[in-house]
Amino acid sequence: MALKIWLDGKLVDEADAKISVFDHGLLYGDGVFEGIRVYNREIFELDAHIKRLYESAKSIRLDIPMSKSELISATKKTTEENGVINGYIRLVVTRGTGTLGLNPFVCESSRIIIIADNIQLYPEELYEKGMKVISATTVRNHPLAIPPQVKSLNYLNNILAKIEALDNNVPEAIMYNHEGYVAEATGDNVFIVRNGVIYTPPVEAGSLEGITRSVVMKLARKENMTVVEKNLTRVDLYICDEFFLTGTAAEVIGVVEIDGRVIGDGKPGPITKLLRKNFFAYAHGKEK
Ligand code: PXG
Repeated sequence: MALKIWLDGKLVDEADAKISVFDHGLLYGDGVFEGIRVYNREIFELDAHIKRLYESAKSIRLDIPMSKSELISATKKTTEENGVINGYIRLVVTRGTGTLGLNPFVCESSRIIIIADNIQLYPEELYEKGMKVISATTVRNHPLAIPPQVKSLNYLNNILAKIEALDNNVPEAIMYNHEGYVAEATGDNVFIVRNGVIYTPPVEAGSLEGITRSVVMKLARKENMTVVEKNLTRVDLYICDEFFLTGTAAEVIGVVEIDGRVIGDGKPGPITKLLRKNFFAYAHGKEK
């Protein structure tokens, strides 16, 4: 069924959802976005996603010509109009239509796009068996370049790492920062478990402040587990007992091999499985 897309203040048919070739989002990757899940018609952590979107926009001096509550209403309306029960929302704000030139201030008005659709999930088998990953040679963006904290439309850094993963026949790559510490995966945050303690890189290591990451940290602490934000090296990943990734698309997924080193007994570990189960319950409103 054709979708209704929110574009420039109203819902239009998918076939009519067209933007100018002079949009700076296209020409320069000049814009920000969010990917949000819908579970049982409920938009998951919508307030947190909206907050991050406005913060990303502020940091690149992009004005969002709508209040947060107006954007929340538009997101809900788009989701409902498309009858999305379990799915995925892509919220995009571009700098808008400009000219052939970097100057963002010639763009008339920023452009808001909301797409509510089904989601492409990893196969269930990958969750049961766990995934293999590699270390990317592509270094995560330096914080003085485009800071990884900003969820910008410029994903080339991550795409180059994703290509490395796919060239090696694995679905994900781990990215390291310019100092050699673990930053994140191409679209997910990294967690490991060692001697019963959960570790994740701090945001300043070059990761996005993932919303799934925050929820999982909260759920782990509810189970009386210790969660430590700490710089991790490649060796920390090689010798850990458990390894998992978190993100809007993947939720919680176990990693069982990195660069040919098997993690634990080669299957997703007990803490990974418990947190995946608790995340599912939380997302489906069975646990608050
Ligand atoms: N790091 C990066 C670079 C991301 O892009 C995450 C971590 C996890 O953050 P959240 O807030 O989602 O827990 C992301 C999120 C996609 C897709 O279509 C990617 C993301 C989210 C949704 C969909 O590949 N990335």
